[in-house]
Amino acid sequence: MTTILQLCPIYPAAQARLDAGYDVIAATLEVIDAAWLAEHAATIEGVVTGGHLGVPAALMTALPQLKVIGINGVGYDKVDLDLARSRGVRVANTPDVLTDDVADLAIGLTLSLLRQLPQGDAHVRAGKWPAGEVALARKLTGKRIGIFGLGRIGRAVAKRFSGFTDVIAYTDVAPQDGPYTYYPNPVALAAACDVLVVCAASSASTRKVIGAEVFAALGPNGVVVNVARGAIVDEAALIVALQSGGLGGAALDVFEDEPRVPDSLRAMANVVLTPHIASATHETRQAMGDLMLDNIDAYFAGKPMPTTVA
Ligand code: 8YV
Repeated sequence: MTTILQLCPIYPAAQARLDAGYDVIAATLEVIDAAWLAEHAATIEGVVTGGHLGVPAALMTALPQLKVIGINGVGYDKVDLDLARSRGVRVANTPDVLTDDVADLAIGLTLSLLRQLPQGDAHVRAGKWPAGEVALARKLTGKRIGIFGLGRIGRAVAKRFSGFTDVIAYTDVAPQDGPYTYYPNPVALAAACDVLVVCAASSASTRKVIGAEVFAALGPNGVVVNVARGAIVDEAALIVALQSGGLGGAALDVFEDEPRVPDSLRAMANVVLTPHIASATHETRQAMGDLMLDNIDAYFAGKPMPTTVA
């Protein structure tokens, strides 16, 4: 049987399918050292990984028989596609099946932040309601929405926000056909919106582009929502802007150094924090697992792979 290295959990139904079809070696990146590689590297022909983990370049080059990488996620920023191509390694991701969930979470985070849902929940649970009401929150309907990255997920986010507002703008590499207003860069976009939603893919060109200038343009009543990748936002500058009151708030599902989240962010009242759960529903994780395995199975059956990026 073909040997697959599995770097992260996948949905139980997909796990059963993976286990039935392959010899699976499960390992975390932390345990893979020289001794581990000496024992296992020679047999591994495929890697199953998450979008947040990818496959480090050093690991890819340490697997001489590697032929295919199945990412259980849409993001491929943690896989060096040029290196994969140069080694003849095919790489597949799971686009489309998670778009709705990520867009839904963007709405949920925005509502949680503006309407202070976590604070309301904590107030009731702590038995504080009889003693007094919670502070007034902020309205979402009518706010100006800016979307950084109008790809599949950005468009799904825009569609959902169109139920709340008529003012939706975006920044992307070029203007696109459609009803939304284009701004050529994130600072111009931030100056024209109240809620900036980060939806772009992470790459060298988007690294830390949502930084101090963007936060200043958003201002004390503006907020940032990130459902893309932590690397796109300058987290240190974000903390400074939030602490100084220069930026009104942030709702974040992703962070620079996951799963570590800075203490200063965790201590702030004007942030909502979730642990990278944008695609984490039963329905979507099942669909992602199925699609990821459809790609791996297709590769080893010599058939066209459904969703490749390299
Ligand atoms: C998950 C993601 O972190 O799709 C992505 O790129 O980051 C997420 O869906 C992950 O890939 C789940 O394994």
